[in-house]
Amino acid sequence: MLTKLNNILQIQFQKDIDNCTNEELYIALLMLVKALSKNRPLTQTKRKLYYISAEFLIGKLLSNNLINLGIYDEINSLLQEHGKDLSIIEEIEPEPSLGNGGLGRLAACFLDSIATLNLSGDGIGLNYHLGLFKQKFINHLQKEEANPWLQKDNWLNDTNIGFDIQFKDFTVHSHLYDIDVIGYGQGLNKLHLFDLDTIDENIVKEGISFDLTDIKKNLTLFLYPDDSTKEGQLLRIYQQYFMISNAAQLILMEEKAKGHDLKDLHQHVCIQINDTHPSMIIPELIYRLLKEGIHLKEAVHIVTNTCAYTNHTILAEALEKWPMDYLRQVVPHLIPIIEILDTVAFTRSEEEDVQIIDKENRVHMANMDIHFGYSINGVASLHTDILKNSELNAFYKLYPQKFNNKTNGITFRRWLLHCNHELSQYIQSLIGNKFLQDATKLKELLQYINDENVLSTLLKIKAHNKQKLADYIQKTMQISINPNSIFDIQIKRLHEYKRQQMNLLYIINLLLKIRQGYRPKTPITFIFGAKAAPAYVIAKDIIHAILCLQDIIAKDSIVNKYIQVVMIENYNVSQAEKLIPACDISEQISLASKEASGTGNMKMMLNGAITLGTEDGANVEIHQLVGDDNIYIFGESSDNVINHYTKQDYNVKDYYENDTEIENTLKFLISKEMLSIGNAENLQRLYNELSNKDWFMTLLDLKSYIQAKDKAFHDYLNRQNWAKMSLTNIANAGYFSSDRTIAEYNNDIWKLDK
Ligand code: TH1
Repeated sequence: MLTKLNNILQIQFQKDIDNCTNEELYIALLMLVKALSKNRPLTQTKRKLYYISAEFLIGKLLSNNLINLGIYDEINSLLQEHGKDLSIIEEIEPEPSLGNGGLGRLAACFLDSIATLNLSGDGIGLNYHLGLFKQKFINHLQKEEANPWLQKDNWLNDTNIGFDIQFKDFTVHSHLYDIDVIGYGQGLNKLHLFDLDTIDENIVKEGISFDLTDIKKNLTLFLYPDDSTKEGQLLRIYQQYFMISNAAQLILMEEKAKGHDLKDLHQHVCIQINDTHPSMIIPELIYRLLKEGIHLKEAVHIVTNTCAYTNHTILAEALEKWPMDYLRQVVPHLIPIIEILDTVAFTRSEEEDVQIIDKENRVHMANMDIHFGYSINGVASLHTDILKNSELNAFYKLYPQKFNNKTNGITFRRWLLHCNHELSQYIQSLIGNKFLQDATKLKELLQYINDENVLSTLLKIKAHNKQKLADYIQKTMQISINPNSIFDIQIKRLHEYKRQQMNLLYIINLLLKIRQGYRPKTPITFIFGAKAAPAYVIAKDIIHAILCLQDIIAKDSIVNKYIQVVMIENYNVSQAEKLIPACDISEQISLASKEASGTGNMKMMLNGAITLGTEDGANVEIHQLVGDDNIYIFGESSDNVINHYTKQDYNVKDYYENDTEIENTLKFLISKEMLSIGNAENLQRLYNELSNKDWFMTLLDLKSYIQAKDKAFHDYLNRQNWAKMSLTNIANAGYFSSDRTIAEYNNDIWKLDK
């Protein structure tokens, strides 16, 4: 391997390993990985899957590719022998932030598992030039900056493939780039990212604003442009159509190249529609099959038996409904097809809930997917039950056999082997490495539940990871945190339903108690990481309040002995990899019924954190796996929450009007102290929202949250018992391997080797 590496360094930089820079080494390693993956044959199965997604939050790839190629340790020691440090070199790679959060990261974990299970399945998406915005904190406010990630040397392989994509007023010609998806030990697939050569990064002006109407220059410029305006929505439709028309043409091209008859498309191909962003693939494929001379009825039959849809949310605002007028302005040739599909759907049921085109002339993308796809799945058992029994009940009655659950998973290659070397090495020393193929083997750890040696080693590893995180925060943010404090961590997108504001209220409540003389037994560090959508006003107000509170506590010389708040700037995959191994308490506190699954909850469990959560999403399954004693569950059930919404009987005032403690906690948001640091506009708006409306029922669960959290902090003092809880969580995390999830997708939906 040294010879190979030196050869590359010689050719590229006329240097060898001893006198090259880390930057040069990074490029050489990238080229080495690319060369090695060329030696692997592409995975072949009888059928082929195409996973279409507007987001693939792949994160940095160097270390993961080295792990999956089986050469991480070799390269690591080789570099060490020459005085180099792989952990420093991997920092050089820019993070491709081609996703928002869980949905995009899930797609990336899935690609890893699909390749690892040696299933033939490619991803199809867009090559955004700028990833999700870079978050800066200025005057306690979130500011957005452009986030470029494409450098001269990168993971993309240029291809000479491109297609004509026809819009109403003009046609563009696409350009395909591929990234190799290297499975762990075996398997090689592709991530196909489509782009346009005419994109112009110079149209970005201050922050992340740009001319939304200049489609040829902006089409793949940004991930998810702000769609709070009509121009933003039209651009989204342009992006989506560009993505799926390219997908349709690529799929049909590959099928023809294999000599397959397009009438048999559904025998050879399976398309997974990741949320509704790629839903136009259905009318587009029908359109293209008609052009190939296939009759309408047959085309509809073929497409229906090719496409499967995954639902990731029940939040109304996230369920896409495109006005027919907008679609007509962008892709008029799809209109007659959508109208026919709407008519067919109407013959199956006249019920309003299942119509494709509604009374306001909007197309319900999910409804089209369910009528004209053969499978619909939710992403955790509770979520699928809610789809069946309430959200999509009318559809469930119509097509019970199409509904199925696929509880999400995470790739252990990134979320254990890569991000927590010490823990994964230690696990291997205890139970061998079979769990790397079959994650349920982690259960064998349970034999050590009373082994004091093992328990204290687990605590030691956690302490090391906390120290490493403290060093990182010191270096990057110049904030020093106490590595001996409890690390209570909430990292995820900022959304009212995820209830970062409830965590904030807990901290305020604790601050007030400390000022009245209460003394926590162990210091606590409350860590947040979250980006708010640029147009999401209240979410930004919540960030503002957290940052103000962070300051107030830091400056209070009594309180800061006991608690500290740190909000990590620009939370992304790379930072998640540092935070997760250091977590003691994993905050999963969404309003029950609202978080479809969550996947951060699984990552933290796998790394030995204890979950503090509501019975929501995959928390329900975590609870079942570890039992009551190894998790902190609080709050109203999803049934009760859904009932409150149906009856519209939640009145936030009931929860603070006769409770001065809660009232004072809430009022602190607009106290003189907060207003002296923060902005009245933001703080007052947040206070008004929470005290008048509280749409996501923060106060409903606040009391039981305080109780559960206090108990967790108290229990933390019993270090040995805490270590047992931690071990139990790690041992039961095997179920959440994305290898298991993908095996289920394959058995129930894709059937790629049959
Ligand atoms: C997330 C869900 O909120 C989360 O609960 C789930 O674990 C994850 O998907 C993976 O299944 C979603 N992200 C998005 C992003 C957009 C639209 C809908 C969803 S749902 C843009």
